[in-house]
Amino acid sequence: MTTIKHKIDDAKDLHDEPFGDVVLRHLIYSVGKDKTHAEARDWNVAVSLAVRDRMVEGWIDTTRHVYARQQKRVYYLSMEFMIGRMLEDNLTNLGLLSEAKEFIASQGLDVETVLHAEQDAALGNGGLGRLAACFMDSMATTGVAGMGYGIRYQHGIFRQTLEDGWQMEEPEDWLFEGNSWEFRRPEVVYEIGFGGHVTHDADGKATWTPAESVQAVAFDMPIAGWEGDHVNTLRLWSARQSGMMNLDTFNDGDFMAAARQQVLAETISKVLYPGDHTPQGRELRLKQEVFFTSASLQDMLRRFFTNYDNLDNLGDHVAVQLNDTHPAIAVPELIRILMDLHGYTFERALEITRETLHYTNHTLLPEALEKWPKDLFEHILPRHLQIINMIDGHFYQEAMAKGLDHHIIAGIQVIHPHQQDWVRMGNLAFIGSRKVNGVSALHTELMKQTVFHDLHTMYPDKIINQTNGVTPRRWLLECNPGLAGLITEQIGDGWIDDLEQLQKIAPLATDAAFQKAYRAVKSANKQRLADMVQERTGITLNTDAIFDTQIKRIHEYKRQHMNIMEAIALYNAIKADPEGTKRGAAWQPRVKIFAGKAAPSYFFAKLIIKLINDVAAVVNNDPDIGDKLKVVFLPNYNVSMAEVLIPGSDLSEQISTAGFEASGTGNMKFALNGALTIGTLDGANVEMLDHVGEDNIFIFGLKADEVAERQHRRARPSEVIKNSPMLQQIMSQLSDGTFSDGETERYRDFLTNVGDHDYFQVIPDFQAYWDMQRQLDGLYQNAEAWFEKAILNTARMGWFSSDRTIRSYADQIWRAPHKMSGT
Ligand code: 7GP
Repeated sequence: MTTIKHKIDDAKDLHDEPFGDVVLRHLIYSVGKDKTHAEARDWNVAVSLAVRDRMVEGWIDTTRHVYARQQKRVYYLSMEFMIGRMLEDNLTNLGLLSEAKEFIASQGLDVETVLHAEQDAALGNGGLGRLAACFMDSMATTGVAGMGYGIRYQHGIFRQTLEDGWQMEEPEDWLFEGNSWEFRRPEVVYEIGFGGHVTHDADGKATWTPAESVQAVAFDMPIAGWEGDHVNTLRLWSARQSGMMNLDTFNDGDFMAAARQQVLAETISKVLYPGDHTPQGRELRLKQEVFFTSASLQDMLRRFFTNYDNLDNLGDHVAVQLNDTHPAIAVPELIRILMDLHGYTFERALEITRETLHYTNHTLLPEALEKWPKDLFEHILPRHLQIINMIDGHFYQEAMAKGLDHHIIAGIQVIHPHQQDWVRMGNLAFIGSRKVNGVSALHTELMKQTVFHDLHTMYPDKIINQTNGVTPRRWLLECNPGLAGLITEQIGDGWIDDLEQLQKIAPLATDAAFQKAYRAVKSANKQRLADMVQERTGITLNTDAIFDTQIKRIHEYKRQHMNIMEAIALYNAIKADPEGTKRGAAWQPRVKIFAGKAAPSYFFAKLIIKLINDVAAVVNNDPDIGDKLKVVFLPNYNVSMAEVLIPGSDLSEQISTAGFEASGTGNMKFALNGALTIGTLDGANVEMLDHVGEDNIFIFGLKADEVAERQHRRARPSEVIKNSPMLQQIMSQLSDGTFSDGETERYRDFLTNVGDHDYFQVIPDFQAYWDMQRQLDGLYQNAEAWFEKAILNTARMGWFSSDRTIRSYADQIWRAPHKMSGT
């Protein structure tokens, strides 16, 4: 790899200074400590600042280039960025990792300790936020002039602890020790208004006078792509009081009143909402959305006007991607700016908006489609509500012209004309965007058939699929250096930014020497995982067991409860036949690993966590079971933990109720790292099956249409239970206190949920799931067959690189150049 040398005149000597010297200089002059007193965190900061220096060169260079070429810009608006740690990522992309490691070691320090003395930036809930982080990496790698916009939450996703097996939430405080990567931009400040009233002058021109306003201040983080030559920006907004604190009030002794305004303003960027797939019917959440969307639009237009003098062709130069409906207020906000501040007619403003904005949908769950009470909306955003009414009026005409029935039109307008209580953000985002995309082939198809059926009929060319992907830098090169090294030895390092090259290792799947090396890597990764489990839970794992892992937010549709029920069934089977003599084969040892957070208000998800821990307590302490089965729940799942769990797992659980997981991205990370998948035909599993081949992925269960059909006719699970002794035993154990210290009430809600209505089809899928698990037990005992499949998974997952996804967005949605588009 070559390190790029940039031509920043005033910084020309930077590369001539050895990296270690730069670190030492930062330790002394930036951190203010000498070597003898520096702690791991101080070293981490010094190393980070040294890498940051190097990144700044590429950053300034990229900015100059984009300006000079007037390259089309892409703005990715996302309420969430689930970044994780940044140091190793930046060292890797800048080609400085080995140099840094050597230097840290030369100072007599433990390399891991220093590199990991950084809190995860966890400004997100789950998949949606992590996708945004992968996209930032891939936009920089593929040379898209992309900028991320989000909120600089002071507190990211809560820290999860367990108390007696129940989830507890504690505030997280990632900024307490400072953030080495950010640049505060006090000169980049925008006013964001709320409330107030609107007046119209004689010509009909509107003037909105907000009742209150807060300021959005920019904080920038450089995002370097692979090899560090292209560096984009992630700009996060922090809220502060508009105008200074009122000193008169303060001097009069009313300290609290003076401070109150400040606190209220700052509350907007104080904390991430921890809901996942749930609507947040809270005023503050709406304000957060408006806050970051409006600041981002103001900022991009300010930049636009440094090159152009009117907004007529905005969509030729700028593409905005709305990450779910959270920034959907961009639709009326952009129209407002165009009309009220730049004098465009409504029709023209809508056209320009529809040339510029694009919307990604991440879930079909109806309860997760955002809607706001109209009264609240009117109270906070009176002008935006007027504009939404104009959009609805215009839309009505459009729909009538296309021959739609007015009942149907009512159902898809932003505000239903006869049930005026809600402002429906999904409809708003759809109507105001040029393209609307789903995140896997199946999900996109279901969008057309279900939630957006009527809108799709009206605009048949709007919906487009963009299957998700993951960045191979973080999710192979960094998290699995053993496997990355092995691959590079065989095929060179071209795969790092051209992941389809992994196909070149396919012929080695049956090569004895390669298999041996691949297995050795997996064993070492399993040991690293086992060490982490030991350290965090005190549970000792047998690394010969199948490491069977399910990590993701806890949700009924993801069916962690089906997995733990299978663990109970396995426990019962082992108890009944400890040596496996009756079944005629010894038991294949297995470790069931779970991690994930539940939304604080989602009782059933919290009950699932409790059940996992209750089952663990019984199973792990039963002498009849020993090493044959262990159940582990690792608290406080985050990106850094995933980086250990994914390379160290043999089996990946992707068992959502078919039709409910929009895509999944964990599924891709596991398969890339050579874990086999047990899963349903859901989300991107469907496309993984196409790529890895049906012999190399373990698909079971109902298909999406079968699920929909059962749900439609409210099929009950009782028949299935009646015919299954295995399920009956589990159900009676959950009611007789076997796993709840004799307490018979604890799982009553669970039993009603699963035993009575079973909306997520755990019961009808259970037998097929169990059978597939036993088939995998058998396969694992044939190491050659297992690892042939594992290697083929790695070899065939290249298409799931987020570089491919981003190029596809750039070509098909943004119409924006990238390194391979030849522009
Ligand atoms: C997730 C989807 O559940 C997951 O299937 C997908 O891979 C991921 O987005 C990225 O597209 N959705 C969320 O995380 C989420 O919060 C609600 O969706 C808006």
